Amino acid sequence: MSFHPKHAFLSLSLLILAACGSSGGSSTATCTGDNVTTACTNTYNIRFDAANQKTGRSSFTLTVKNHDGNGVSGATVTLLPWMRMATMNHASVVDSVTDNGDGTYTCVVYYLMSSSMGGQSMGTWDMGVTVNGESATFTPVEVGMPMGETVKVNLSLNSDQYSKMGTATTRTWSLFKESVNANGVMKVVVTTVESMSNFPKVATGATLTDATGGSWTVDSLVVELSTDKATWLTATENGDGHFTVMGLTGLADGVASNVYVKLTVNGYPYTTDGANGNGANDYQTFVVIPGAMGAGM
Ligand SMILES: [Cu+2]
Repeated sequence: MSFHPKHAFLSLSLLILAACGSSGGSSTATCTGDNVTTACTNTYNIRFDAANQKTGRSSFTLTVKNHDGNGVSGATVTLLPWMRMATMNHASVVDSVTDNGDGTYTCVVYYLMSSSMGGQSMGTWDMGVTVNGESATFTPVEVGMPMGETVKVNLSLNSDQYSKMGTATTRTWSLFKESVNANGVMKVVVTTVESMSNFPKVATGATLTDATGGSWTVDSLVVELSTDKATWLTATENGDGHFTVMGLTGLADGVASNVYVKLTVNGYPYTTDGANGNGANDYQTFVVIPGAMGAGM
């Protein structure tokens, strides 16, 4: 893969050095970075506080200072979670970056997979960060597995394909749990894949690219949830791939429950196996524990 944050960092740094020469900015300032929790760019000192990253929804804080130690608010901050695996590299889903106004930024991402499974390493996660166009990469980022809950389910339809490194491949749509509570409110985020470096959230009206490079529009996107597979509640779309259902029954704090989910795109039910919906394959199952640690806000 040619698209790697380290490459962007190196080339951008060289450009900036070339543009500024040796007299640029803050010659007396110090910045030391280990590229694990701290990193230096030409202008910024960035701290990455990322305890408890897990598959699914995870948040962390970036602290951005100038080399003179003053916090930098109002910066344009972008993220590129990046997993390096034995046979391929891939990005993940970025949800939000919130400027707290004091030089800290609260970031929410959804990791597609954990760093290891059953003691076996699956690869190494990096977190690429740009601040006002200056890049840093934090690595490794340990991404754990959530215990006892399902944080992501996949649905697909074999007629909906994309070009995976040149090969027509059925597109996986991943629905992530954002939050759930015992009052019957559950939020999910709908995401899909456009390429190994692009896992977008999907809202109604989004444009996606098919396996031949043609574009098509998501004219309708329906998410339905149920706790009994009899009553299906249609989620309210909140924009940017976020959906909310209220009124789920039978959920209790600390108790594992099944929440079933259906996804219908442009009128077609998406399924567990990509085949046409047949009543048995057209929903997925989240195991949720309302109120559980790490369940999100
Ligand atoms: Cu991976």
